[in-house]
Amino acid sequence: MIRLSAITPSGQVHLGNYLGALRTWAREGTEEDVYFISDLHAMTSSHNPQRLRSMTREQLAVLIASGISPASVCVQSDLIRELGALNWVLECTCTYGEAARMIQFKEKSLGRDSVRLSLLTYPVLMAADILLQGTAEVPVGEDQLQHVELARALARRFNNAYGEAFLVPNAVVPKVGARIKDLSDPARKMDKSARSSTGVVFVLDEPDLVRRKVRRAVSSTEGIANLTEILASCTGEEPEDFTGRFADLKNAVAEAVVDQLRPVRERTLELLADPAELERVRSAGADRARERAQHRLNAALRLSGLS
Ligand code: AQP
Repeated sequence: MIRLSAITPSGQVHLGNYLGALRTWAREGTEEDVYFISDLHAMTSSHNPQRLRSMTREQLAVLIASGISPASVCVQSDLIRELGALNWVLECTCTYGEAARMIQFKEKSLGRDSVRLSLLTYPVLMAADILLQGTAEVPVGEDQLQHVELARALARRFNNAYGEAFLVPNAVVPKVGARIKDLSDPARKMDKSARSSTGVVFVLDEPDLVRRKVRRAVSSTEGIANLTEILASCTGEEPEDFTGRFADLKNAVAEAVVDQLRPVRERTLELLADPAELERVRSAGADRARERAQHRLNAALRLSGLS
């Protein structure tokens, strides 16, 4: 059974991505699963090509350094030809109304004079990501459920109209995992593209920088709850009672985070210093994903009257 998840290279990987997603992918994922860097989705709003390339490479290294099976990791754009082809077939299966109803599109385009057309159509590309690989389960947060529903609707509609090409995927909402908040503004989640990085701990931050960021964390009730959650998530234990000992709590959190990230950071830096190895892993992952996609893509093209 194939499960598929992604991370968007819109910025550096942070502690929230690691504790909330990457660590679980490493612990629970199998070689069959697909964990990919969604660089095509990162282009749906204004982007810098050089930064996109370097963030994609960095995220690939972090995923592998996190212990996710290299066989299950790939970069979305390495399959751009296959995805582009299926995307067109699926756009011809989707209605404008369905795409325009997506809540994320409404939210992200709200109040903006101009948005990229791809912001409207990227849920169809997401459906192509899912269907091309024969995905059975897509673990998603509530905010992405509507997109998986669209993928299900398109798979069913295509199968009914032209013949069975796709497995209809299921969305699974994982048990509420760690939702890590910004250290300086705990009303917001920790975010790759936060305006200020003072409250965001990046996986590649040096240990002293991590300690400084944790020490500067706000001490509101939400701030303390967030630190306690981070501590519990890093140590896997119920945290001791730090009531009235805010400085001790911060020290414990800082050291737990540094310990948690140290091996990932070190392995990532080694991988980034070895471009040939990183390239080898990347191209093996792409070959594997492409191979798995080919017969499904061929069937979809043939059944819809192409090729
Ligand atoms: N703060 C968080 N706590 C726990 N999990 C988190 N994730 C993201 N932020 C937190 C999980 O990380 C995976 C990859 O995230 P994504 O690339 O899909 O982007 P996102 O959810 O939009 O995360 P960001 O970091 O906030 O990025 P931008 O700035 O691009 O919006 C997902 O499994 C996500 O749940």
